[in-house]
This record gives sequence, C-alpha cells and structure tokens, in this order.
Amino acid sequence: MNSSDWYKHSVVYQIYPRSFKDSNGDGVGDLQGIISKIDYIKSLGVDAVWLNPIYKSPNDDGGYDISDYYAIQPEFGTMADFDELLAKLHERGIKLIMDLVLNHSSDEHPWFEQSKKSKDNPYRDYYFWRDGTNGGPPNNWPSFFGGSAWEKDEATNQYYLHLFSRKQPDLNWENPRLREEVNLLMKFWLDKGVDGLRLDVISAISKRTDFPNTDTNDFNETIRKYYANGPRLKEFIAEARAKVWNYYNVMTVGEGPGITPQNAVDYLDEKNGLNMIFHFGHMFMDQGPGGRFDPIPWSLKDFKQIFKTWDDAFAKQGWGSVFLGNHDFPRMVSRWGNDKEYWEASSKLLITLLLSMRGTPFIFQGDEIGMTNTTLRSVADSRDIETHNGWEVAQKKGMDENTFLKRANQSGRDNARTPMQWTSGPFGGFSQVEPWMATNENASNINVENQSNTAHSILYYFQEMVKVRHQHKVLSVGTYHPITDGSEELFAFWRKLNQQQMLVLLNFSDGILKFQVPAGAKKVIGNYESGMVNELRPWEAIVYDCSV
Ligand code: TEU
Ligand code: CA
Repeated sequence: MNSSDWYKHSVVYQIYPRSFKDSNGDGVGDLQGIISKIDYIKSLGVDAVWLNPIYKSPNDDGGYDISDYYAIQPEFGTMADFDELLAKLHERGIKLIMDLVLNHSSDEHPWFEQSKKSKDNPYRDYYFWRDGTNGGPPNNWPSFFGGSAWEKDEATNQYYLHLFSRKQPDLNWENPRLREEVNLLMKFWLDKGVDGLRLDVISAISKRTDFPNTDTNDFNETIRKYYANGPRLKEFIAEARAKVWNYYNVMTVGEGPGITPQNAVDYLDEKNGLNMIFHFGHMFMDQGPGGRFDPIPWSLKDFKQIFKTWDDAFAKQGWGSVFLGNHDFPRMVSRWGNDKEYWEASSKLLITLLLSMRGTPFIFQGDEIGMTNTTLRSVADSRDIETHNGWEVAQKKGMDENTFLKRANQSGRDNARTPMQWTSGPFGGFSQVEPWMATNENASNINVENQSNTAHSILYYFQEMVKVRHQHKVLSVGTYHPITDGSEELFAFWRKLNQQQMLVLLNFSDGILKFQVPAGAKKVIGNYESGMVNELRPWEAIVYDCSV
C-alpha cells in the first residue's frame, strides 16, 4: 500500500536526542528526556518528529556509526522507553520518523567484525575490500572527514572503503545478502509502527564500484561523480520499496548529498522511488572546493535561484523538503540571518521562509527559539569528529588554530549540537550536571522558559506561523512564483492555489526597502507590529493574502 500524502501537509520537528533533554543526570540527552517534553513538542503544532539515530553505537560520529540496528543506545535508554515515546507521540497525533544509516555501519558491528577476519569469511562482501596500489590505497578518494576514504587492514593486507570515518565502513549494497539484512532491519522498525524513515546518505548506496581515481579537487564534485548517483541507485531503492516500504503506510525521505536538480527526480519515482529527498543546493553554496572548512561568501540572489531551481525539479515528480539548518550545519539565524542587532526579527523571518515555501518544512530543535552558533575556544571544545579531523588536515597544511577555529565557529557542526536551552538556570535546564557538550553562553537569555506565553517571542511567532501554514493549503501545496530575482536584499514570492494567492515579502537586509503591495492585500502574519504599508523594515517578514 502506498503511503498517504500526510507528509505533504506536515511540519516536521527534528530532535537530536543527545542534546534535547537529559532525564537521568548523566549529562547526555535521552528518550525519557524527550518524553518529559512531549507536551512542549505538541504545543509547537508540529505533525511529526524526526529523531536522529538512537541505535547502539560507539558514538564515533554522533550515532551515525551503528553497531546494532536492533538495539537502543544504552545512554539514551531502553526499547521500552522507545515504545513509550512512540505511543505518547501517537496519542498526541504526532508521527515519528526514524533515521536509518544504511550506507555504512560501525566497524564494531558484528558484520564487520566477521568481515575483517579473513578474505573468505562469509561476511567479507558485506563491505568493500580492495588491494592497495603502488603501496598505497586503491585510489585517491578523500573521506568526508579528511584523509583517505580507505583504511588498511594489516591482518588481511587489504583496504576497506569508508566515505566517512574509518569507524564507518561502507556497506556493499551490490551484495544481495546485505540488502536482505537491510530489509529485515527496516521491517523490524516499521512493524513497531514507525511512520517514516529518513535515509542517511541514500544517494551513495550505489557508487562507482570500479573505483576510478577522482579527477577533481572539488570535493562536492567528487561526491556527485563518484560517491553518489551510482548506476544501480534506482534499482536498489525500487527493490526496498517493493520488498518493504509498499507493505507499510510509511513516508521515506532520503538524504542526498551529491544529487542534482536533473537527477533528483530519479530518486522520487512515484511508483518505485522515495517520497521526498533533502537536497543540499543551499547547504553547500558557501563551501569552497575544500568543503566545510573552506567557507566562501554566499549571495541572496544565488540563494533564491537555488530555491527556484529545486522547486522546478520537485514540481516535475515527487515532493520537496525544505530546511535551513539541521545537526550538520550552523544555526540558521547565524548563517542566513543577523544574530546580533536583528536576532529576533531575522529568526522570525527565516521561520516565515521555512513555513511559506512549497515542500515539507523541517525545523531543527532550538531554531524555534532562535538558538545561535556557539563559540569553540579551542579545538578541544569540539565534540565532532568532522571538526577534529578537519583540524588535523588544516595543521598539515600549516594553518594555525585560530584561523581554523574561526572557520569551525562559522561553519562547523558543533554549532547545532549544543544542549537545547530550556531555562535560564544551570546548563540551560538541559541537565543537572555538566552536559556532554558545553551549553551556549547565551542560554540565560535565549530559552524556552522566557519565550513561552510571550506574545512577541520567536517561539510564539513559530507557533503562530505553523497555524498559518496549516490554515492555508496554498502554503503547503500551492505553486511557487518568485519575484525580485535580481535583488540582493528582498526575497519575495507568490504562492498560488486556485483562487488563493499569498504574497510573501522577506527583507534579508539591515536596511529599509520599498515594495508596492497590491491593493486589497490583507496582512496574515508579520514579524513586526503594524507599520507603514509598502515599506519593509530591517529583516521584516510579511505574508499577505491577495486571494481574488
Ligand atoms: O550527513 C551526510 C552529509 O553528506 C552531509 O550532510 C554532512 O554535512 C556531513 O557531515 C559532511 O559534511 C549524514 C549525517 O547527517 C551526518 O551527521 C553524518 O556524519 C554522515 O551522514 C555520515 O553518516
Ligand atoms: Ca541522560
């Protein structure tokens, strides 16, 4: 049975369990902590929760290195806690989307423990093993996390592939037995009543298995040409659909580093594909050829063009997803807004953009209260393997720590992973003890407590904007018509559905802009109190109903 299209009308709240709420005083977020905040989640008005991985893991990469797909990470709680969380979400009409990491496992998974034992072990081909060349790795592929994407195993004198950390060996989807194991683990979670699957790095489950050298120094180009979009991708997705997903009312959203506007539709075939996919057009636009720690400026003109390009792609087939931040990127208000003198207005403006765009919006925990980037005082403050490995690479190139830290503080993943800020009390009310990662210093004035039931707060505005989106179908499924393409300050667009038409005006600048609002336009929501018509104050966002 195909999944209904509930996801097209949903707003999804992403929870990074390690940093959401600690219930047992060990400094680490856990499932009971999420349960203790279930009515807060309900109060947001969201329709679904996406939970980052909660499976058993050595935690080399924030749980994206799974050593047992059928067990809950002990730090997060038990399977009974999971069942309780799922039941309590469902009681409140909230769906649960689980995060499955199927491109790779942990090197501590029993499959890999077996695979590395010998060349003729039955599990050998669950992973990619190749002989070295000229005394080095099989080819020149770089890892997402610095260094080679190959690790030498002395015992069998071969290398294994790991696009991410050396503790995340890539699973060999060419092997039908491995694919069958994946089908079984997906069924396990779907039989428990999970409503959706977020499929990590799904674009790389079919890669260039002839393993030619990459011919470019541009890392994102290497992903596109060699790691993602491989020859059997559609086949593997169609098989999972036919053998598993079609038997459940499940929504599938893929994470697609390396997908392009041209090939995205290949992943979204209505009959044999995914329901949705995350693209990274805007997410990588301020990354230079060196990737995350090689930041380059971004322009609003390009930002708007990316939204148009991808909306056109998803209009053809399938359905789009919209996000402005997650656990892998800096905080949206620090990256796209002005988190200093226009912190509140620009947080609300970005929420307006997220919730008025076509495609299912995903809001990352903390962005509903305008949480900002943090400040690592030294690389030792980082809890992210990508930052630590990035520093190793930078040092080899002679970069000093301050220069690297500036880049890590601008674009690193630690920014998104500081503990959720609940109160102005110790550790932001996240825990009674020093958390696994330092709380942002501004938790005393940016937190849920001091924004709850405050009319002008970011939290209150988020709740109101969710209601506006739910009340106006044109904002979820209407067509998208950008205007002011050339402007470097104004992001304005129409949303249309039959007689309904909404005009969204977003002033992405510290200045005042003029815009002639059509006669008869009725203001639906805005981030400033009433002001001058045809004038937009700094970071002002307004949604007008101009239905005929
Ligand atoms: O991220 C994959 C990915 O391509 C990027 O979105 C991410 O920024 C990565 O860190 C490269 O910079 C997914 C997960 O979201 C991420 O947390 C994991 O580290 C990664 O896969 C490996 O599982
Ligand atoms: Ca805990």
